[in-house]
Amino acid sequence: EASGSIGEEVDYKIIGIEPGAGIMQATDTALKEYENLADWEVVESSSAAMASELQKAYEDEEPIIVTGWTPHWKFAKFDLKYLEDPKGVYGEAEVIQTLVRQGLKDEQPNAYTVLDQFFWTPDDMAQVMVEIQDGADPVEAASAWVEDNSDKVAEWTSGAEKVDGEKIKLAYVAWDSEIASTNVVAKVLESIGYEVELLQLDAGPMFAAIAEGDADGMVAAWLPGTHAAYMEEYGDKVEDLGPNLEGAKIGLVVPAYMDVDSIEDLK
Ligand code: PBE
Repeated sequence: EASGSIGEEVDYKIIGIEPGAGIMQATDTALKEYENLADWEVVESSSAAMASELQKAYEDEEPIIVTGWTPHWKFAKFDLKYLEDPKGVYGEAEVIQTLVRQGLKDEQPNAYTVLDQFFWTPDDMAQVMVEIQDGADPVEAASAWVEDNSDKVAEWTSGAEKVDGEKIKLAYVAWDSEIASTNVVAKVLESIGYEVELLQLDAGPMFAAIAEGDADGMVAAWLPGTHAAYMEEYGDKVEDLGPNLEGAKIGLVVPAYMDVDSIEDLK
């Protein structure tokens, strides 16, 4: 067991995800704002690689610090905690919003209706995420959830008429939360007759695709903080359909067995 500081134990590294994610921008800010993090670095990685490093460390009860967010299956699988953020770099509670391209309402009113009415809870999303993490194919997991939750699905499709194979394109990033939500929305659109194409992109290109009309919609805008910079750039070229989930959060996350509670105490 190492007896050094937490910094020494983790080699002054925070395990990050894809560059372009809002949480990576926030973590760059944290390294500047917290003097005790001046000599730390955030390691670029991917959401999947971050989660598997976390799992490995957790199984060995080793120290690790990751960029983390809720909803995410990791909180169902491991006993974790957010580090307190007294400077408020990671913001308060977030919502996830649905954005569509301008013109969708007139051209694809039924898809628009579904996207506008799509709203679920962190718990709903977690069910799909945990299934996928346990090995289910995302399409299958989404399909099972849609079958088991016909009451919610009926609310989302209320007022939408069936269509005959019209095409619709949804953009998303391969974050576990968005793999779950995007596949569920795709299933629901398919259930009223759409032919849905999923377009996997990085965060910036996802916003650009909606702004430029290269994709019809997305359910992956974390606001007001995480994707503030992207909204500043693209917000007036998209139509914002409001929250599809409330109670999201981002921050630095560690296993509960680590003896640290605040970002300020990382030394
Ligand atoms: N996330 C998951 C994203 C938004 C969804 C928190 C990794 C981000 O940081 O941009």
